Amino acid sequence: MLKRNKFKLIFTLSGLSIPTLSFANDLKVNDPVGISFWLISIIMVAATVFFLMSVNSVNGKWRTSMIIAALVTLVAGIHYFYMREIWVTTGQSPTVYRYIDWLITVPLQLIEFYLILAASATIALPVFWRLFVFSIVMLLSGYLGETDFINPYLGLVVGILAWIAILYELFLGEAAKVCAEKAPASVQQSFSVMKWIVTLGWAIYPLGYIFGYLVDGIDAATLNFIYNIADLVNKIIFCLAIWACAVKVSETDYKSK
Ligand SMILES: *C/C=C(C)/C=C/C=C(C)/C=C/C1=C(C)CCCC1(C)C
Repeated sequence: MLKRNKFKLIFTLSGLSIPTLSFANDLKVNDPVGISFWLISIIMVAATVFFLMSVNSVNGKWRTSMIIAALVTLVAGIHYFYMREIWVTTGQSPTVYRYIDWLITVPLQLIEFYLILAASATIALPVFWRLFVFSIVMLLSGYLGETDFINPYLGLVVGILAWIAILYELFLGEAAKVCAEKAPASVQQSFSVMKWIVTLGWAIYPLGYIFGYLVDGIDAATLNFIYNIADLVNKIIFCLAIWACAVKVSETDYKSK
């Protein structure tokens, strides 16, 4: 009798626990976009832990860069959980969440250029502000264009101009000069990887704006799959480059002491 009740209890409890598990149940084996959302959520979480743990293995001046890297993957990871949920329940592009994610992570990523230079050389504060302000202008004009607050073509053009201003800073502007003249070799290497990610990897997003929104050239599934893979490179590889030079410079500093 007792045994039977126990069994019943377990059965009821497991029955109760099913609805709480349904959060993960709606992922379908034949939905590569949904799976990519999920996979990247987890990779972002793992990367966050990795970058946070690395804070203790780099020198003091490099800690801020590592913490910001962890914030980038943390913020992206949280957004990916929500974006996956929207995708699997509605089949629609989670555009608002993408933009909110970009609005937080893109300025943080651009600030990293300033931070890795500031950790090893003297660099003027306006470099920081230029990177920050241009990134906000780029994203805001894209958002206003995509939501029809302003002419979508105007949004695209202003956004691309702001992106070009960022590229100018990184290839020819003060940031580029400080990097070439004062930064150690490992920082120069990482800076180079990062600036090419901003050039080539980031080109995916305005292309997505054009072909996913302006001319309706590709469907939501393809667009989101491409965005997801792009984010993987543009956030994880980008932050790993920061981690690589932070660790390397910290090691040489340690040896020279
Ligand atoms: C992790 C997310 C990243 C690195 C997102 C980057 C987003 C952009 C570089 C967006 C750029 C855009 C333009 C250059 C023109 C206007 C439309 C945007 C906002 C898609």
